[in-house]
Amino acid sequence: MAKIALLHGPNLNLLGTRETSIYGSVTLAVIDERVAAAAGAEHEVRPFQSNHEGALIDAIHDARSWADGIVINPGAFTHYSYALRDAIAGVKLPAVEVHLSNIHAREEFRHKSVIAPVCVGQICGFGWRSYLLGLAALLDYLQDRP
Ligand code: CA2
Repeated sequence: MAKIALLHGPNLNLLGTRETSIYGSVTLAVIDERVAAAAGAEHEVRPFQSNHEGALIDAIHDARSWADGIVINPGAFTHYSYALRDAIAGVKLPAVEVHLSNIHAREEFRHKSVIAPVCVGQICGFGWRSYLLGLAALLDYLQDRP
């Protein structure tokens, strides 16, 4: 049984309503449901979305007390939030960074992630399925750990 914090950054609450050609038409609530379904009864997934950097940092700190790992889509914070990066590094929980879009195929400023270096790995470009791939990768990683 693994406990996973599923964290979503700024503007992801708007998913499915606008910019559907980039991010798809699936809402965040449906993504949360699909991740929970993929985790099954064996694992626990606790989703949290915030548009505020500090709230996400608090959620990462809080995860230290209950979670085995983190799946996070940091949204635009991916590209510049050293505070979020320090929080992930600080709690020492394995984290997987996920993105709906392929950030490396988009504008130059999205190519750089300041979060990826403190994560186990990064998955991007598979739409809402990036979250399922991220969960599977994290669960496998946790299982393989001594
Ligand atoms: O591709 C991703 O998952 C991103 O993390 C999404 C972020 C973007 O800043 C990153 O570069 C890549 C933006 C999320 C905004 O989501 C919206 C959804 C619907 C309408 C408007 C924004």
